[in-house]
Amino acid sequence: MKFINFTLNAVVLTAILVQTACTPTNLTKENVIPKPVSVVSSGSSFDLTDQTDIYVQGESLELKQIGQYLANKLNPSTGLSLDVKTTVNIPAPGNIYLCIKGGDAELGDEGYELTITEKSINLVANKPAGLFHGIQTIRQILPSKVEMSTVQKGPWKISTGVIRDFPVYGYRGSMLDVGRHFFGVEDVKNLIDQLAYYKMNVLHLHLSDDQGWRIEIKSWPNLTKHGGSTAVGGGKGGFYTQKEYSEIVKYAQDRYITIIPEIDMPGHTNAALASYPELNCNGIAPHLFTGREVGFSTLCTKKEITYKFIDDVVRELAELTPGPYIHIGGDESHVTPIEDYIPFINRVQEIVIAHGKQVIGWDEIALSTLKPNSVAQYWAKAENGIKAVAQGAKVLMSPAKNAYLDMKYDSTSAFGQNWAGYIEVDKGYNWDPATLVPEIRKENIIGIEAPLWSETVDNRKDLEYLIFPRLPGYAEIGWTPANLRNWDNYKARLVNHGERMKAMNISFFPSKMVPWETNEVK
Ligand code: IFG
Repeated sequence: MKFINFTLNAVVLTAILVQTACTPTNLTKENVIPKPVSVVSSGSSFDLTDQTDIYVQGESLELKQIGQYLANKLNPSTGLSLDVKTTVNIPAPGNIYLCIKGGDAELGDEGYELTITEKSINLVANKPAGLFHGIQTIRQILPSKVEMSTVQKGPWKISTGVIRDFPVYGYRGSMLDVGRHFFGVEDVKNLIDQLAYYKMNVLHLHLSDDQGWRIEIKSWPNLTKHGGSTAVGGGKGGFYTQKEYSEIVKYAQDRYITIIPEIDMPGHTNAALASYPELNCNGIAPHLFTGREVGFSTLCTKKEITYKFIDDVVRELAELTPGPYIHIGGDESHVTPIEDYIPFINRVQEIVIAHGKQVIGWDEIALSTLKPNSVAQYWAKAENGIKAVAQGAKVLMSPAKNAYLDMKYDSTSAFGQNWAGYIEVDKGYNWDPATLVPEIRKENIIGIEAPLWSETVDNRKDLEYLIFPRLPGYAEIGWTPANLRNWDNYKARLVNHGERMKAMNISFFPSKMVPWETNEVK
């Protein structure tokens, strides 16, 4: 009898141990990136089961879409076939409930409050964008295997507690240069989903450069027909039809991401100049350019047709772009005399505003007279950012030395450049936009953007190698208060995201700065 008793106890004890071991019960130990503002654990866990459904409050199509986005992310790996249902009451226990409740000023438009008990998961926000950010957190507090695309073994348990969360900056983004090398709609959609996972809300598309014009402009068809036909290295170029561009805009919008289109001018314009001789001061169109040099081209700032051209381009682009900004570039105009550059940028700002949009430009535009809502994107010269502040303009922080995703990680990196230095994962994380340049203070900054220039990459795998694992760090810099951020804490969370990136088929640089091997698979 004694023996059987002992065995029974051992079995029960083991069951409890196993259950406890794989049952997450400490919400503060989860690996959410960006780090939430506040996490309180209540020490138990919620079970996602085949009885669980996602309830949204009321009949709103937008909330149903958000619920469906979550279901589409959870169902393939859990096999639980979560349905999305609407309700006007609190759902029965065992379900996920998404609800818009105004009046929580601290959460703003993008924040959320996630309350998890043993009986339910309640996600509340002032606006749908907040719910959308909250469902990324739900994904990240489930085991990493939830991101797999095939059914994985459960159980699917979530630690109980309350997460209150909201961003520091309203502009948290990345940029993809599709001018040097073209990336098709599917590659851009893939990047948009990755930005969404880390609560980023802007994708800046660098649509034109010396090597390529990548957006159809109906009134100037040769821009893509000729100017879109090649790329760095002379390979196949490409471009987005206006229909495809609108598809990208919608896909981004459904993920609470704003597309900001850039037409770089007056420099970085060889593709346009090669397409229309009349845009050149000498009336002669240059050859298409497939090299990597910069600063050798300029629109003819003296000719009226240049401003007709810009007006047509901005008009068509503004009609296709629901977001508030048009980016006018303005960088490296080394062959545009400054006395021509300044009035040119002044006039282009007028054109953009006439089409109902606000201007963003690289920091050199601060040499002109910035319109009240124009934004200078600091990339190289702090003094230009300071000039923008002096004019009362806002600054978007993209310091090349800290945030250029096309910089190599180190001397062994397979792709990328190193003119702004190497950016290992820790260097990309360890800086604060609000103190980097003392004269550019937090109140002058609209946010952060990590640009990816594509001179050295022409396919998704290589793109991801440069973007990851640095992007989550920029997302955290844009979202999480600086006093809550530190490299050791972030590094430990990033380890777990190695599993998540693998599960999402993201190819990332296995930086030696991150102890990937310490990940305990939950
Ligand atoms: N500077 C150029 C980009 C690109 C980049 C590569 C800006 C604003 C170097 N301009 O960055 O076109 O060539 O790192």
